[in-house]
Amino acid sequence: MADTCVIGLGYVGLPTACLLANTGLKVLGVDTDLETVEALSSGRTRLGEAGLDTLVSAAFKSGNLRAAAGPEASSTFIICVPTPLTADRHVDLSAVESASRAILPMLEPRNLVILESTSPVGTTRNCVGRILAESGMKPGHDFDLCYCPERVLPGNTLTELVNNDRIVGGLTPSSACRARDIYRRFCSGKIVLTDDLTAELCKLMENTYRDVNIAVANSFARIAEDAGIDVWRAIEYANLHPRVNILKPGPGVGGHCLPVDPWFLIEAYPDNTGLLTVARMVNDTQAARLLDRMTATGLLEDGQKLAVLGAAYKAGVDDPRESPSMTLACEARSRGISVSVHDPLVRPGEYRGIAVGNDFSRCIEGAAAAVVMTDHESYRGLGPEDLGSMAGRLVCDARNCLDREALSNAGFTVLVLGIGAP
Ligand code: SAJ
Repeated sequence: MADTCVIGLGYVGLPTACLLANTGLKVLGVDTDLETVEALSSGRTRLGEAGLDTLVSAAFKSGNLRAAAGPEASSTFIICVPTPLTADRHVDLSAVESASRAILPMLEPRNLVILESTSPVGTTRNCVGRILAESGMKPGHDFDLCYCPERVLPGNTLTELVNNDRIVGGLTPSSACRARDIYRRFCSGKIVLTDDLTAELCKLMENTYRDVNIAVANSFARIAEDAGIDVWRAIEYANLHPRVNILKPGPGVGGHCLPVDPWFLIEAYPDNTGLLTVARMVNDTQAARLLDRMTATGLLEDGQKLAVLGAAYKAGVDDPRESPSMTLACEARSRGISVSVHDPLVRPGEYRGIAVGNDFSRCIEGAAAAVVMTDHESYRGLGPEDLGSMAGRLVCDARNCLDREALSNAGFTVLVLGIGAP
């Protein structure tokens, strides 16, 4: 019997399982993907997070962490599975449901069950709670049930898991206290206790707040482009105001959280989420707008090659899921433009039907135009000497990270997101 079963060994579940195991608890990590379980059992991880490999091997070596395809009897169960959107933007809770069904035959009186997955308001009690109640035991009475969202920034997961403040939402105050004691074992941030519904709304508000604020920055960028102004400079000056903090405009919002989570609110509360829907639309159309600007120069036409620099959704990560780069690449291809996508960190392969490679020279060779979509370290400051083997001379910078002056002086036409022609 384990002390804790962590169900879902992704970028939150795996480090959480390891951190708990390294505090001395007997932890069983559970994942339905057998390759993940096998890889972990032989000490390998497939997540490119700093420090994770060392943490995983320490946890396995200590004998406190094991991995398996299904849960076993345990005093605590922590659910960390994905909650994606379907193609028509409805929440897909099937992984939460199957995790709950896997716990059901193991559930015993006085167990503690925690949901961490980002979920619509009410999921803890109406989905997890309802399934577990099939045991004949009452949630919050015979066993404890909580919602405790993760808040880590991909790329900095371990540091943030340990240092960030946490919200613990219990069906009852005593459920919340028990969950707090679990997180206290490794979390040095503040831990606030509330109910499950408030905690669920908090998580969705955090990510929606960021999405809407990025849409504000993107709207300002559009205005500046039309007005012939440099939005980057305007934002810098506006942010000198003590109560203003405008975020960065960019090619759209990627990752598996910010572009997804607002839809959980929009689906459930359509009458109160007009602003959120418009923000989503602004962020989702940034990539197509960049393409429009490039083709409007007449320097990029169908049949020609566009080099897309950066497939990851943000700098320093290897994750191309929900990336504006892939949206732009698909859109370009549908307009008859051939695309070649490069990324220094993403594993070479096909994403949304488009090949991504690590060979920079091959990507830009013969291209009529290049667009920088991700401000990876290796792209910052790229100048004419780096792009000389392009066939054309159009460069688009969606992150304001290139050596614009050097490129213009060398005869390139440079379009920067958020900067309009004077
Ligand atoms: N972006 C901009 N402008 C900005 C900031 C970000 O265009 O000023 C874009 C990025 O390029 C990227 C996207 O937004 O495409 C998201 O990047 P991010 O770094 O803001 O966030 P994520 O998706 O890597 O992680 C987020 C974080 N949420 C918040 O900052 C509110 C993280 O704390 C959450 O734990 C995580 O989502 C999650 O799992 O929910």
